[in-house]
Amino acid sequence: MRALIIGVGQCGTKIADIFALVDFEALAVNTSKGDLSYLKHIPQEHRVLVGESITGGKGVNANPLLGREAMKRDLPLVMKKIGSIVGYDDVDVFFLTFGFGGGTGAGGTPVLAEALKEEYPDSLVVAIGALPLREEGIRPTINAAITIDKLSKIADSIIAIDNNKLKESGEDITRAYEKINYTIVERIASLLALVDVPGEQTLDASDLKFVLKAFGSFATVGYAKADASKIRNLSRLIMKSFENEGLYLDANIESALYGLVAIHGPPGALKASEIFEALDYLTSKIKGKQIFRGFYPDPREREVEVVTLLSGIYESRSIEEIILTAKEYARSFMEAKEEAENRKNELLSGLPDFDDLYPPARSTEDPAEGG
Ligand SMILES: Nc1nc2c(ncn2[C@@H]2O[C@H](COP(=O)(O)OP(=O)(O)OP(=O)(O)O)[C@@H](O)[C@H]2O)c(=O)[nH]1
Ligand SMILES: [Mg+2]
Repeated sequence: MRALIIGVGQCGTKIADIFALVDFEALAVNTSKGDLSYLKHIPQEHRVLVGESITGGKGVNANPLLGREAMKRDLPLVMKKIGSIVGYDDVDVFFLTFGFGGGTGAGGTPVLAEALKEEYPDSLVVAIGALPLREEGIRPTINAAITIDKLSKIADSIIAIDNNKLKESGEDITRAYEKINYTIVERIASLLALVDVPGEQTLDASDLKFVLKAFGSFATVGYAKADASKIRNLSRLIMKSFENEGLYLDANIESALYGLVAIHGPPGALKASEIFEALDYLTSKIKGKQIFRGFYPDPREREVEVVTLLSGIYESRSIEEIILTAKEYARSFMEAKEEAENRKNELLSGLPDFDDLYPPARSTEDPAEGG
């Protein structure tokens, strides 16, 4: 299973940088030279500055039109760099990480996603994007809504992380961002690490690709961990991995089409009856009724770890709130604009032209007349 992580914009490159820390192949793309230079783990030659001719390397200040233009102009550069990293081996999944609310990530990611789909038709393109905080105001919400719409027509799945969920922890925002970024990487990395591990009841790349190839719908990754000696019923721990607070997205999991559950821990703790109890319950609960599972008994392990991926999700309160707010704003903005336009036209109508009020000017171009 080969995954290539591509971060776009500041949020996206920060997340990609953590993936690089845990040894994933990662690329950083940004319009801001400064933000690219702050990365710690992605090698210099895997950092690409785009749109320098329009932004001077200073970012696009949350303007997704500029972000899109920047990516379009330097797309050949970005694709060439990706080609050099990919080489002759196939990539199973391109994970694109970004913030939905800014300009570079929101504007540029759909452009890149489309180019990847065209160039690598057998690889999946999965977007991993952070949804803006309500407090950030209307612009990030609009950027997010329009980008969701675009990506839903291009990407195979959209793993959305709701930043609003973090605030509930009461930490300051920088710490909270850092925490969520690490959490995202931890979950995706645990999942990818378990795919392709040899064994009988394990998951392989084709299972993961099947689950993620979900028509541009939403996906979310849950997680639960506990000391094996303290687990009274494993079924409860598995269910916990699906609970809302674990997923950073307000979603109706019953609307999911597919699920994938990976359970890793000491052999004695992985009781089949308890695992199947949870998986049966889950299968009956989700709409698509398809759950893939992998068991990873590991004698060296003392903890039981459960990673769950749910995909094909079409109902999410986090997403709905953003779309409805953006639509409502766009409607009232257009109304206000039309009203202002009408008022302006009304006010200005009935004005004469200069010719009605001034005597015709003598032409200065005809020297004969002046003479
Ligand atoms: N989870 C998470 N979200 C972040 C982080 N940094 C920014 N965001 C969110 O991402 C959005 C801003 O995106 P950025 O990545 O800063 O913007 P950008 O893509 O670099 O675009 P410009 O700065 O406009 O050029 C906001 O809605 C933030 O809430 C981060 O480290 N983690
Ligand atoms: Mg930026």
